[in-house]
Parts: sequence; structure tokens; C-alpha cells
Amino acid sequence: MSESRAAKGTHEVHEAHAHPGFVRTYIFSTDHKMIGRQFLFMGLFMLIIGGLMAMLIRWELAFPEKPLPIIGASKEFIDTGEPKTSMDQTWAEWLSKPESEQNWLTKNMPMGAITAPLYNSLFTMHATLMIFFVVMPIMVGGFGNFLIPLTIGARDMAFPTLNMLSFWVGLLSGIIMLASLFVPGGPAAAGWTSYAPLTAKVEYTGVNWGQNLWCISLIVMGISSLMGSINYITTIINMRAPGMTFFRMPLITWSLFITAILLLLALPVLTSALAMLLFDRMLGTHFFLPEGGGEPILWQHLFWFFGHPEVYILVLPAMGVTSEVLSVFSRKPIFGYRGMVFAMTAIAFLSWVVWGHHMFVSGMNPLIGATFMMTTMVIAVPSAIKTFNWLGTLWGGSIRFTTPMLFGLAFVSNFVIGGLSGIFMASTPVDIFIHDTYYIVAHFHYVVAGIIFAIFAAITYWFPKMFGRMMNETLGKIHAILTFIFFNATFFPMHILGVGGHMRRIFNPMQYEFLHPLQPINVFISISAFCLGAVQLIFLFNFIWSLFAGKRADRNPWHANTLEWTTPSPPPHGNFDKIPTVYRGPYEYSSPEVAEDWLPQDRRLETTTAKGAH
Ligand code: HEM
Ligand SMILES: [Cu+2]
Repeated sequence: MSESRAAKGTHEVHEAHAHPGFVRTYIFSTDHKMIGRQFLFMGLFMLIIGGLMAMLIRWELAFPEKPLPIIGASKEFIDTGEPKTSMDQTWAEWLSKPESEQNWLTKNMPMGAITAPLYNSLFTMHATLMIFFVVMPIMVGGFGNFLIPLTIGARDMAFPTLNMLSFWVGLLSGIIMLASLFVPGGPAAAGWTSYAPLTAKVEYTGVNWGQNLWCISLIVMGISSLMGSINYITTIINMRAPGMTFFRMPLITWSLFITAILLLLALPVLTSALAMLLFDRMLGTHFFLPEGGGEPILWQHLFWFFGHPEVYILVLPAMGVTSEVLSVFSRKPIFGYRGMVFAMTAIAFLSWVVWGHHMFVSGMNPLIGATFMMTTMVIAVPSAIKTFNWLGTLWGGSIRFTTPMLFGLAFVSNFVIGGLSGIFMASTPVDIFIHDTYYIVAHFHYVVAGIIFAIFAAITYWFPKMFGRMMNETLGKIHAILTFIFFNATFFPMHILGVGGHMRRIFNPMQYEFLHPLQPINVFISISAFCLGAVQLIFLFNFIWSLFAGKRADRNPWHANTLEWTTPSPPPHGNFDKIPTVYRGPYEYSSPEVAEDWLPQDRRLETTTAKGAH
């Protein structure tokens, strides 16, 4: 095979890397596809932990201060002191030990009941893991790495070693974050937004190393994402195959390109804010401490100047995935391709001028509030363009309800709900009423937790390419439908709690008389959340089983047009036998030019004009 490549005189393949050993192939790999898989596995692992944390939060809210099932002590034991179950005995034994020998469980959940400090850590760490260690690694690290070179017809990333480093530095940051769960004083507990001055002094929360490690971990994560984004941008600008003009790139690649630019610009803002916070905590500076002339609101400005672009870093790749899947399974070109690109670009630009909408109640001048209200509402325009283009893509298509398609459709539906509630919140008078309530929690889960649907769409769609096997469609569809039902049963009622005045980040709603009538809704939400968690086992099973025993996938099981589907499944090191030449855009489905209903980007037709090549 290598002779034939050489004989064809095409771009050189790195022969030296053709048969690297185990360590170079699976661990310290510089192959973008392996790095992509590594990020995917890291993200899925963190999803399990972050998801279990969500379950614990929901337990506490439905059954405040009650011991957890299975590991908790029995009611009789707590009331009478007489151990009844074997777990009771274990608790009695653990709790009888001296202070210094207490384990993590007895300190954080004596008798198996979640304590208030643990609750604070749980919602903080749940969000931190989900945002920085689930959605970003899977979407940007995982699919970004896997797809960018394949979809533009390149052999690898521009800087393969930097790419490898980006994964290992990212993993290090994840390890630091997980380690913070076990330090004295517990992990960070001031919310994922870490508002100063609460976080600027150890005495305010009692959390010492937990908060420091939180900052350090995210600084390290920033370095990892910097390395990744430089690589992505360089690769896309410089390494597109002949004929692959910018406006022939698939929308997933566009979305990752724009995301990489946002990452490059947004993360350093967080990094510098985190450094300042660490200085306040450890070196006695007063950036955010009023007692030394510092400005607590400065933290909010810096955090949200990063934070709002961050939510687009999370959601843009999800939009890209959705565009691929909806077009492929409607067997139609995406509606308004250029409009989609311009909408994403507009969203990216606007994301820099809306941060103040998180600070409407911080005492800002109402004129500034009104300005931020306007800019925020303007984002609804490109978002609506995207939504209507997705609907236009579906319109009149020959729709195939495959698993990825179901997840793509679910993403669009949830995004519409999350987007519409966003417009309410953008309005300052409304926001003053619903600020910091469960309405907000409902809104951001429809958007950011909704990204999970795009993640499932991406995994089920590209699984054959990543692992060379098909996932089971029946299990996939059952998982998709049940996830959609329980997701909505979990998050929709949170809107009602929110307008009822239910605050977010509270340990025990029953402490408030006025929330008592709302408690049945909390119970309903939690039971739905447990069901939502439980049905993920279907996915876990399907994923692992298909890795080893799924039906072998051929090159192009979905009959898609983009370049990754022209390579073997999984693609070999170097991806392409011969660098493809691109003749057309990525969405020529049901083209009258050919008999089949798909027309790959690199297929040369008699009718193809010379303008296709370079
Ligand atoms: C498995 C489904 C999930 C459930 C049941 C769930 C549940 C919860 C709950 C109950 C809270 C606490 C809200 C409060 O008291 O303020 C919370 C907070 C949060 N969750 Fe989730 N969540 C899920 C998935 C996700 C995902 C996938 C993401 C992001 C990608 C996410 C992002 C957040 C954020 C940003 C917070 C705010 C934390 C804070 O207040 O600092 N969640 N979640
Ligand atoms: Cu925002």
C-alpha cells in the first residue's frame, strides 16, 4: 500500500509513524483521532461523576436531610440509636471512631444524609465538571480533534505534539479538580461562578485548598484549551484540501472554527481573573476585597466577560452537529448554508457585548442595564435564523428517524424552549423578579444540559467512523425517546418553581414556609431526574457493547457527503490514501445530477466544471 501511495506521487505519508508501539498508539499518541477518542472517554467518565452529583442534589431537594437509599442509615437507627440494618452497624462503627480517623463519608454525609456544606460543594462541582470537563472535552476536545482534519481533507492537525500535550494537560486539570474533592475543608462550594468576595477569603466559606485547587485546575485547563484552539485555527486556515474553500466546509467544521476563536479570546480572561483571585486568597492582595480598596463587582465583570462567550463555546459545536445530522437524515441540503455561517459568526461577535445580563441586580446603572437588555435580545435574531433554517431543512425532506436524528430533533426542541425563556430573562424588569430562582436553572439546563442531546447525536452519528462499528439502533431509539421525556419532566417544572419564588442553591426548601406548597413539584422533578439518570444505563450498555460486538461499519453507513465518510472506518493513520480534491459543498443530498440521493464532496462528475479543482 505504501508503494502505491508513493507511486501516485501524492502528499507524503508519515511512514515513520505507520506502526508505532502500544504506548505511542493508545497513550502518548499524536494522532488527532486517538486524541479525540481520549477526550471523549475523559468527558464520558466525568459525565458519570457529574451526573451522580446531580442525582445527589435532586435527592436532597426532594427529601431534604433524609439519608440516601442503600448507603443511608435506617430511620429506626436514627430515632432509637439501635442499629437495624448492616449499614446501620457500619455507620455506628465509623462514627464511634475518633475525629482524626473519620472517613470522607462520615465527615460529609453522617448517617448517609447530605450536609449543607456538602450540598454547596455538590452543585458547584456538578456544574464545574459538566461545563469544563464534560461538554468542552467531548465537543471541542473530542469531536473537534476527530473531525477537523477529516472534514477538511487533512492528514492530521497542524501541530500534532501540541495536540497531544493539550490532552495531557487537560487530563491533569481534571485530576486536580477531582483531587479537590478530598482535601481538608472540602472542594469549592461557592457556585461555579465563584463570586468574590465570598471566594476571596478563606474565612468566608471555610473552604481553603478546595477553592485554590479549583482555580489552579481551571488555569491549567485554560492552557490546554489554548493549545487546542491555536491548533484548530491553524489547521483550518492552512490545511484544507484542494477545492475545500471556506464556504465548502461542513457546518460542524465552521462551528468548531468559530468556537476555537472564542476559546482563544475568552479563556485568557478567566485565567487572569483566576490568577487575581488566587493572589487575593494566598498572597494577601485585594483585587476583589473592598477592605483593601478592591472591587468585588470586578470579579463579576471578568467572570461574565468570559462566561457568556463560554456558553457559546459550549453550544456552537452542538449547533454544528445538529446541522450535519438534520441535513443527512432529511436527505436535503441544509437550508440557508451561508445564513448558518453568518448566524454563527454573529452569535460569536454578539457574545462579547452581553455579559451584563448576568448582573442586572448588581446595582448597575439602569441605562447600562437597558443597553445589555438590547444587545441580548439582538442575539435572538441569529439564533432564530438558525432555528428556522433547521425547520426549513426538515421541510419536505424524506426524513429518516435514526438515533442521531432523534437526538438532533430533541436538541432543536430544547434549544427553542431554552432560547425563549432567555428572552424573558433578558428583559430587566422580568429578571429582577426571577433572578436566582429555579426559572434560571430551568433556562440554562434547557440550553447547556440540552447540549447532551447534541453529544448523543454526535456519538451515535460518528461512532461508526470513530470505532469501526455500528451502535444498536433499537437501543439507541429507546434511549433517545426516554431521555427526551425524562429531560423535559425534570427541567420543565423548574420554570413553575421559579416563578413561584423558589430560590436556586438552597439546601433545604422546607425551611421556607412559602415553598411548602411547591414541594410536590420538587419530588416530581427528582423522580424524573432519577429516571433520566437510570435510562443512561441503556446508552452505557449500548456504547460498550457496540465497541466490541457492534456490526462492522463500512465507509459510509449513513450515505453522507462529507470527506470523513470517504475514509475507511476507522480511518488509518494519515487518514486519506490520497488527499482528496473537493468539487462541491457538503450538503448535496437528492441532487438531480446523480442517481443516488447523495453526492460526496470529492466525487468528480463528467459535468463537474474545472472550477471545482484548484
Ligand atoms: C443529568 C441531568 C442534570 C440534572 C438532573 C441537573 C440538576 C441540577 C441541579 C438540581 C442543580 C442545582 C440548581 C441550584 O440549586 O441552583 C444544577 C446546577 C447546575 N447545573 Fe445541572 N443538572 C443536570 C445536567 C447538567 C448539565 C449537562 C450541565 C452543563 C453542561 C449542567 C449545568 C449546571 C449548572 C451551570 C448549574 C449551576 C450551578 C451553580 O449554581 O453554581 N447541569 N443542576
Ligand atoms: Cu450570558
